[in-house]
Amino acid sequence: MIARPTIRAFESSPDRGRGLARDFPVRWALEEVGQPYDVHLVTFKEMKEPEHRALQPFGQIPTYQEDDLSLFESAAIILRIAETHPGLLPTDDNARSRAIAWMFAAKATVEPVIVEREAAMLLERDKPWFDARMPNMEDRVRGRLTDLSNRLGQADWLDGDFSAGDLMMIGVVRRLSSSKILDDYPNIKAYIARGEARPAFKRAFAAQLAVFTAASSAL
Ligand code: GTB
Repeated sequence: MIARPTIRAFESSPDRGRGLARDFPVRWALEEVGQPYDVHLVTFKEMKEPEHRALQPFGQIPTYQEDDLSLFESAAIILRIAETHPGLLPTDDNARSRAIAWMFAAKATVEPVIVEREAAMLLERDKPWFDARMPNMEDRVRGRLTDLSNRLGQADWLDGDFSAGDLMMIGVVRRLSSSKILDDYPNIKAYIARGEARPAFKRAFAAQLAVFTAASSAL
């Protein structure tokens, strides 16, 4: 156990409590390893002020503070949590490196195509190029999902036991849960469901939902 960390998260998340903002996988990792933590909520305005930018240069959430260590980037934070507690990375050196490779794959290979499609749907729907661009973006998402699905096969997790690699990959692919794309990838749907059934996921989900509910009822 390390000094009780503090994370920063949205005071009122635009995801409306669906656990899609990037503080969520950090909360999930903390719950998986049984590390209690505090949450400092920030408004959009506060996120752009110098005090917050000193912790997160890009004016975003999440941040992580533990004693005199201050971190940003959700993947770096999850790696820190996984490296300082048992449970999220294998003890075998090679298996540990492979789990870290899956963390990178989630963020660098799978997440970008999903975020690109989401951003277009959110910001470009009324643009003249939207209808022409969308099939390409969908194809890129499907390409990654097909490869992920082929690798996962009928296994429970990507490489042996559940690891920080699975936590991050599930955190990324569940962003597609509200679209029909996942219907074509039943093993990925089942993989997400296995992640969401974990008690630590449920605790993290309830915690972020409580923040959103409190912010909504204060309006
Ligand atoms: N690479 C960074 C990390 O992984 O930590 C990215 C952090 C990031 O994108 N943070 C977002 C943020 O602070 C919140 S999570 N944005 C404010 C800004 O950039 O000004 C992204 C997010 C937002 C909303 C939804 N949603 O509504 O569903 C989902 C995800």
